[in-house]
Amino acid sequence: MLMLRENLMKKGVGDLAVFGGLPVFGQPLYAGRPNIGDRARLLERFNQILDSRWLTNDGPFVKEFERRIADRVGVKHCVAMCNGTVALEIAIRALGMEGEVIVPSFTFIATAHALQWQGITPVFCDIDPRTHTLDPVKVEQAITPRTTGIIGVHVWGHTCNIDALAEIADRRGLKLLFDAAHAFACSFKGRMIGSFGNAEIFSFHATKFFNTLEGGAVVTNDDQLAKKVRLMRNFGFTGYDEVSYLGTNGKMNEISAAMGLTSLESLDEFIAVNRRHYLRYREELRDVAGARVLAYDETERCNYQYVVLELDEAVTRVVSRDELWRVLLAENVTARRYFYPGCHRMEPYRSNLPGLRLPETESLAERVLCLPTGTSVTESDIKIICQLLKLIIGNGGEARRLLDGLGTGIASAP
Ligand code: T4K
Repeated sequence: MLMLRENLMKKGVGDLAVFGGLPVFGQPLYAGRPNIGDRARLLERFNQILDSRWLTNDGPFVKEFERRIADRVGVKHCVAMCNGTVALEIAIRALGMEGEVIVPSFTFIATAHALQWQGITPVFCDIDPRTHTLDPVKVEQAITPRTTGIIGVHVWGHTCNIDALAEIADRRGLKLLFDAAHAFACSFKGRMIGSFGNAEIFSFHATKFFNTLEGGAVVTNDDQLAKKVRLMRNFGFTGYDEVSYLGTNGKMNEISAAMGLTSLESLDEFIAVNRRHYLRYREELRDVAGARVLAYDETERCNYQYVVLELDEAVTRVVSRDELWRVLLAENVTARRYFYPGCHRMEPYRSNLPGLRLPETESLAERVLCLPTGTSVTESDIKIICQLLKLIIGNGGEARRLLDGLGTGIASAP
């Protein structure tokens, strides 16, 4: 339970914890705190699993979970996986991607690593700053004779320009995979994410609004691809002692599937809470010049799981995003700088591609902060977080002077 120390409401910038005041929250308030469904139902399912002694290897809970996900998404096949990264690796391999594959750099490192891990070169492409997703014009420019595919990432659950990417992939004979790690329960033009491109992958990691502890899935309408993915997930076994493919171990276990089935029963409630929180942040920060909460498209289905604060230069030239982040951390607000600094500025890519510049990605990675949301956060927590933001941003000049007084180190990692 988070304890707000009410007597510590900040009256001025000088009261902030980073300058020696007491933190406004007694315990950390996390971006990425898991949502948990009906505990009694979950424990009932755990007991069923323990009683049956069927713990993994395509057990009944995994089968039911796959059916329910496929139904919800409106796709023929769902193959549940141990996590989203392995789902990506298997989908990439099953699609026969090789040589070069075009990906955004503004994504979690797993998207790039899933390629590099298999000896495929991720070709980092810049994004459209309005959507934070791949810019189709730049994708086209990045195609070479070695290109075999494109991986679009529906960042924050904001869908890629799917039509444009599909058109390019079709015309240029490329495979198209979507990393939909953030986009479970979202739609594009009214159709649920999960059935676009050759395949899509989900992550059901604990930090996702819908989780299976660890987990993920490959979803597709392609029968042959689904069959291949299923075999690859289980070492390539086609019979008791028959292996027909190179495979790995990507299986989801029964406990994760039980968590998933239970989470699914609360899915609409999780989304409703996320939406309420998102709207509250937007309302509270509506009049703050130079800071905006990235808008979701209300004509589509959204999961609202990331509340993304985007700062513009009017703010960052006075108090940088990293300074703001440190100020929040000191108050026990663990906002996250996703996806700083961009994959191309992390190893091994930074060393492999020393001259690569992606201006939109680099600029965005310096300007966004993901704020705490989900069922463990209350409306009053959000009000306080917004008061902090308004205090710092609204008194940028004074904050700047005090920050300068602290000397160097404020913007470095905690
Ligand atoms: N593609 C994309 C676009 C992705 O974003 C991801 C994963 C993937 C692919 C790969 O999917 P997986 O293989 O992960 O299924 C987190 C997640 O670990 C990662 O799943 C996620 N994206 C990424 C965006 O965020 P970190 O390094 O930020 O995790 P961590 O441990 O710092 O946790 C974040 C916050 O959540 C912490 O402040 C504390 C809180 N937390 C975390 C856990 C695990 C809790 O309160 N409870 C918990 O159990 O990567």
